[in-house]
Amino acid sequence: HTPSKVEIPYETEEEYQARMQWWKDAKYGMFIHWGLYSILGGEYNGEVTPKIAEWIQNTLKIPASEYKKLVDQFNPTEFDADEWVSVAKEAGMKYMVITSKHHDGFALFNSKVSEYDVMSTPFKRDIIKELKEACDKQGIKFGLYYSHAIDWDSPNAYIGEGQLQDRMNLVDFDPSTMDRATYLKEKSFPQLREILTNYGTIDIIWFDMGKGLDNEEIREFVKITRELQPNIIISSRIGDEVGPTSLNKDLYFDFFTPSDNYFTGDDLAIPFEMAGTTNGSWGYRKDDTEWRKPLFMLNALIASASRNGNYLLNIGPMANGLMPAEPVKNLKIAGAWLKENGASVYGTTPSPFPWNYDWGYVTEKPNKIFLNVFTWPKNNQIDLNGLLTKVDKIHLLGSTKQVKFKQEGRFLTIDLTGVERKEFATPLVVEYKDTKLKIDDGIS
Ligand code: H79
Repeated sequence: HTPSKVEIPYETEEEYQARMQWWKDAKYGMFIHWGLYSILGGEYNGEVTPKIAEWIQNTLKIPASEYKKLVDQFNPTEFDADEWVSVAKEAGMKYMVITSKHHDGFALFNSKVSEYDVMSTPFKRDIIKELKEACDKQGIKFGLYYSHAIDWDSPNAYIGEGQLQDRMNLVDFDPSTMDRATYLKEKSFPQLREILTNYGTIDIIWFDMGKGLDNEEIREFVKITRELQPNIIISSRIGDEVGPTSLNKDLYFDFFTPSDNYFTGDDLAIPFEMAGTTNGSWGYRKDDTEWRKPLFMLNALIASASRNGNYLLNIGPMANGLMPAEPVKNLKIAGAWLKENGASVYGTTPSPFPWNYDWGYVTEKPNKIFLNVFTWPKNNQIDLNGLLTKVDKIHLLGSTKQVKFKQEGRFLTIDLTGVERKEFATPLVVEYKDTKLKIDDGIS
């Protein structure tokens, strides 16, 4: 392949694995979309956007000069960083990723590079700084989303094929003068340096929508990122949304992000993260009443964990600084389940078994697997085929009471008659002496 002018620090497979360990153990994070669009809540001048609320400027073709006036209205007097972080904690989440700048171009942090930032609002408080401090205090890892390629406030920024007309409606400019390199040089690279310099350790950088950037530009983002935060974890959307087939030795990202709200069942060489919404939008929508239930959250989380994936679940706080009540309630209900049963999720790895049994999902730790039963089998029985490991005992997580089973040759039959069912999911622990479970490769 073509040699690159931008040198990225080299690391071994072991170094990569060590850097990723906390993230792989964590499984569950809180995504936060918050910005000027939160003031509109999906509605502008009486018109309701049919699409995701943080895209309202683009979808309703609000001129940048009009949209920018929202700066004068951004005053979330109820905002309390400790409170948000404690919601994440109570939900059982181990990390947080917040929009430091979304596609609209507005920075939630104190930026010297652009005046289009939180310090120009009546609020004048650095939200990123306050959240980082609260996360440190409460032991939650801290990541930043940064829209590095799209910026509706910068006439030079890339906007993607087919969106040129939208851009022309949004800002006054001549497309022939558009120059992405200038945007990158004047805003994106320097703001990236700001967020990776001014807040101590940043654990994750969540680049989004890097489609269209060329390889040298992507490598420049990686170079800046790795130089300033050597242990940071980088999302795959730094470039094209590359799937497993385009993975190569020259990895510039650390985990793969499938399409928004999509889980991936593919076999991946690197871990993935399912980024999803609690409703129909990332940014707050005042008309949205369809909130995901605790069962959905736990199902997505454990399905992901059983397939080498994390779950980054979004909440869109309101303009006053409070999170909408219903998703918070649902997150906490799921969190109560995790408090009791989290051993079957955190720190686990995928097992060699198929991930999509009709009763639920398998996760693994040394000397044991967890069978997370979401759908109780009608015949009260679970069959696992292909075991080459002798099972010692099976019990409910958190209980020493034995569950009956039979192991004959490679067939394990578990009898669930009379076994107590938990709300949402019942984790069974299958214990054995081998460190890693051995199975017949031929199983289906
Ligand atoms: O930050 C959230 C989204 O705003 C962002 N990624 C997540 C994490 C995102 N950026 N781009 N996209 C998602 C995909 C873009 C989809 C589009 Fe459309 C289809 C853009 C225009 C048509 C849907 C409809 C979004 C706006 C209108």
